[in-house]
Amino acid sequence: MSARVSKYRRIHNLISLVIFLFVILASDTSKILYANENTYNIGKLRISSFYLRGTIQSRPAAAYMTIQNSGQISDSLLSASSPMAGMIDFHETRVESGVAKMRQVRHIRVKPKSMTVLKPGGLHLMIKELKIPPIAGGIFVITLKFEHAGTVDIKFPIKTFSGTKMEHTPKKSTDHTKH
Ligand SMILES: [Cu+2]
Repeated sequence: MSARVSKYRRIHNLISLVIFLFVILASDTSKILYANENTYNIGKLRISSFYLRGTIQSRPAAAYMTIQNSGQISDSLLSASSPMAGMIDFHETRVESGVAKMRQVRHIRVKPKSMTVLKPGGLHLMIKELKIPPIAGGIFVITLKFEHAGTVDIKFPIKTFSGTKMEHTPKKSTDHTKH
């Protein structure tokens, strides 16, 4: 009797697996935006290695990512915005006569069949007018708008800024004694 039950259960599990696989394979992932822990796919673009580097108090923060374009045409990141910041610019760090300088760029281009890497010392998103200081271990949501691929909300994990401790200390009443 119990052998019969387990046989039924096995068949049931097998059918469930087949249905599950069918659903996975049948869904057209090329058009659906989906995300897992490491990547976001939107149109012909794949975004990976994304993170936001925290900063000191209210100083601007920087965000980085890798954008891969598997399409036949060039795409461009036109704008970025976040409910957590007043403004997000595109910057490029360049070393000029031994000094690292940042300059603003209008768009971030991703050529066909290639990838654009935003990384420390190069291209980055400069996040200004932070409404909340980014706390390491948290999430920072940024909406990216691409010329062709469209719009995508990315949850950037927040990392610490090279050893700078960012502690969430509650406001003390002594803060109000000075005016
Ligand atoms: Cu910058």
